[in-house]
Amino acid sequence: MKHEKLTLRKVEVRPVSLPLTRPIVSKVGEFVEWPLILIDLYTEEGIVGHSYLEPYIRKSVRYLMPAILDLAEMLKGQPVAPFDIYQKGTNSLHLVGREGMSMIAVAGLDMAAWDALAKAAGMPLAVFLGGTLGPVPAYNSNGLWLTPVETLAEEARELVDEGGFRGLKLRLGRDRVDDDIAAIAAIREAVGSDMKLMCDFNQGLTLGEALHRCHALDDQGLYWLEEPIVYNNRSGYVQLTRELKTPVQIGENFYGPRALYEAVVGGACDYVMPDMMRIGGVTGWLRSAAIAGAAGIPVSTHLYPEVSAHVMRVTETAHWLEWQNWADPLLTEPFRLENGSLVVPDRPGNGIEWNEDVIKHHSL
Ligand code: SMN
Ligand code: MG
Repeated sequence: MKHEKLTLRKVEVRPVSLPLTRPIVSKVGEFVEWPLILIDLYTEEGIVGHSYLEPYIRKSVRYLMPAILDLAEMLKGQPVAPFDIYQKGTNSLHLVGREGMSMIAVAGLDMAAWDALAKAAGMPLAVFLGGTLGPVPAYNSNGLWLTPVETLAEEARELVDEGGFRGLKLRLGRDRVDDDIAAIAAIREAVGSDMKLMCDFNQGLTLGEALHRCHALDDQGLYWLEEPIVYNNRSGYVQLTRELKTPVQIGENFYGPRALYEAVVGGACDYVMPDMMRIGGVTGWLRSAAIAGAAGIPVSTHLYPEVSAHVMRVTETAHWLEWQNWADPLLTEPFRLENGSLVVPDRPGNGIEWNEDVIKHHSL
């Protein structure tokens, strides 16, 4: 091996924001732009690890960047060892507590550290982790927001054609249940009954509303019902999971593996879909995937398709990758789709390399 050991030299963070082709209209908010924090982890040996974080809104960028840099300062001169970085980061008083922004900062550095290590070994991350290259089944999550029902059929057809997809995510939780049912019918009519329809409420309902709404939709053949209620209402999720025939999906708001563990052992869901930024990067993912695998719970991803694709290749109960290509313009080589699957590229690291011209144009 070329480098037995890498040492952290410095970390740089750059804020950018890209316009969204299809603006987000959801119960968590309406967004026309997508801010990202680009992270470059420099090593004494010359290898640079890349990652990005997606904090949803511009203002969060201002709070997160100093947290990442403070943590990096503490780790300067130390080995690029993600498990140690994760441990030191989550234990550090440089960050307050272990969830929220603290975990997000750790996750950003963790993903960049794993990229640097895999690059040093000359292997794609999936291979460095002990897996193989190959396709990862994906569904298209780029659209079907809470937009007028009349627009959904055409959009659904476009979304399928973006990559030969066999699954689409739509957002539910309109004021009237009949409008949710009309949205489902319009999409089914457009893309056929074999298409899997993943449905996301983005925590928009109270438990009472969710009981009513999800029971009303339980015979619609939906593939999963995602986050009907606020993410941390554990007992509410236990009740919904027990009562509904349609699988209940949660996980994008798990902060660290313990949150996944508690949801899984508590029976608060049928499926899980951790988010790289909140679960604690690759390290948090590996620990979580082991728990879900042992419990026999299918694991899907949330955002971050590039790094997520690598870890899905070593996830025992890998289920679906959420495909959103919102970071594509920033990459020199966006990941390819083939028959509805994302293809893990055969190049060292996580496959993220920056297109500096685009970054310059969209820097915040
Ligand atoms: C989501 C992701 C990003 C922005 C808004 C909503 C959603 C999902 O929760 O699961 O894709
Ligand atoms: Mg969601």
